[in-house]
Amino acid sequence: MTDCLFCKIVAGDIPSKKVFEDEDHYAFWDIAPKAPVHVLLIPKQHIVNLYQMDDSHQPLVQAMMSKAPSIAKAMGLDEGFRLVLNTGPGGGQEVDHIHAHILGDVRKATWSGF
Ligand code: DGP
Repeated sequence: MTDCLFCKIVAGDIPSKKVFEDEDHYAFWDIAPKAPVHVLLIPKQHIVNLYQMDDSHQPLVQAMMSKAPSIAKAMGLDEGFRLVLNTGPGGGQEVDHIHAHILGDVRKATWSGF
């Protein structure tokens, strides 16, 4: 989608600090980390959020969930991590391209809003 910030990041039109990429997914540092590790994991395909998924999106979203632990491990989060999907304005979603926040070492987080 041409007007989407995260689609532009996937396309390389906006720079990002990549931590993971495969055929279907991309993960990069959040621009304003709320914890010592704060990475966003997204499908490359534009899906708005959990409310606006259809059946064809389910494999990509499920795969996103299953890739999160290995990305967290690769970031050194051996003790665990927090996974957050803000959905819609009432859920605090600001970027309308589905993304999972992977947060690590949350005991040192700067924001407790999650
Ligand atoms: P949410 O509120 O769940 O929609 O989270 C969107 C996140 O996206 C927020 O934590 C900040 C991050 N973000 C916004 N713009 C950019 C950007 O241009 N680059 C990166 N890396 N992250 C961004």
